[in-house]
Amino acid sequence: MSALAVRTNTGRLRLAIQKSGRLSEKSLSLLEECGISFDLNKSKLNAEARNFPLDILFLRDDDIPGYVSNGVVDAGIVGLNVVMEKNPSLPIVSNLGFGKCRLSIAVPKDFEYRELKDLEGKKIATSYPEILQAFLVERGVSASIQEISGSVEIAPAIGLADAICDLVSSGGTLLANRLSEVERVLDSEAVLVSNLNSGDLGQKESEILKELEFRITTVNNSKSCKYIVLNSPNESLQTISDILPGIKSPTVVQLAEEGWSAIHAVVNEDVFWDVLGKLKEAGAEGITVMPIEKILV
Ligand code: PRT
Ligand code: ZN
Repeated sequence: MSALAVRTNTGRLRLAIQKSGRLSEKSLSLLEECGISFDLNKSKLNAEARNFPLDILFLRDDDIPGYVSNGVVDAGIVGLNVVMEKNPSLPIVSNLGFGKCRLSIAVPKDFEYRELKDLEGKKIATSYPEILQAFLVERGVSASIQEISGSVEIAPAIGLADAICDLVSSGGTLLANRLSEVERVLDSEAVLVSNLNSGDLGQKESEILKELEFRITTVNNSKSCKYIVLNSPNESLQTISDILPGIKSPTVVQLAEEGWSAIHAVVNEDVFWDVLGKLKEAGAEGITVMPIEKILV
């Protein structure tokens, strides 16, 4: 009997992740950062977490939405692009912040592209026919979709299509194939999905999923924040405190040197460089920035 054939309620959450590919390592690292440890067996078909009620199944990414949807597994980590193509109604539990890319339409450099209507009646090669079809229908453009499973970027050069719709991250592949990105169809990243609405998920599994979601949110929030310590003249404390968007309010500690205090705060990395300039202007000194292991909110 196949390891995937029967779904039994074991009081453990069954989570599918990509067996080998761009999301595999980061999916495993995320679980480890959540404090979940496991031994990878040689066949790498599955793994049991030692200190958390979780069983991991390693699958091809294309199969994950289907297995989650029909209840063979309780949850999965997969690209949003795959979910939207295979099973768009599957509930997204959380965005995971890695595997970021976009699904875009690109045309050869010599194609005089002004707007989507320019693709009317043209042939577009893609591995994402469902997403592309929905995008074209919504915008009232009728084009012929040529589904191909790989090397989509070479389709225009070999005369198979006039344009392509494919995943882009750095843009290097498009550049190397003399293609220009002209329409962004979908922004994607790895997501945690679960068939929450099916009723398949038992009470125990739902609780484990909630705990996993909580740990993932905690890990990701911590990653985007830095702990900052700086010295401030007492007369600038209010100005500097106003600049620092701390969790509640910054901690202020009196220094031994008369007229000076140390301020401790947590700052979101996105705004960090903006804030740094403003802090210096306001008279802050000895600014020290440290990574944060975990923030519990
Ligand atoms: O074997 P299996 O079916 O499981 O894996 P796969 O080969 O189908 O998928 P894989 O491992 O290539 O990608 C898994 C997921 O990673 C995708 O579904 C996306 O969610 C995500 N991802 C992020 C990407 C990229 N970035 C990406 N750049 N997937 C593919 N690419 C490819 C793209 O198709 C193109 O060929 O990289 C090329 C473009 O990259 P740039 O950097 O040159 O723009
Ligand atoms: Zn795949």
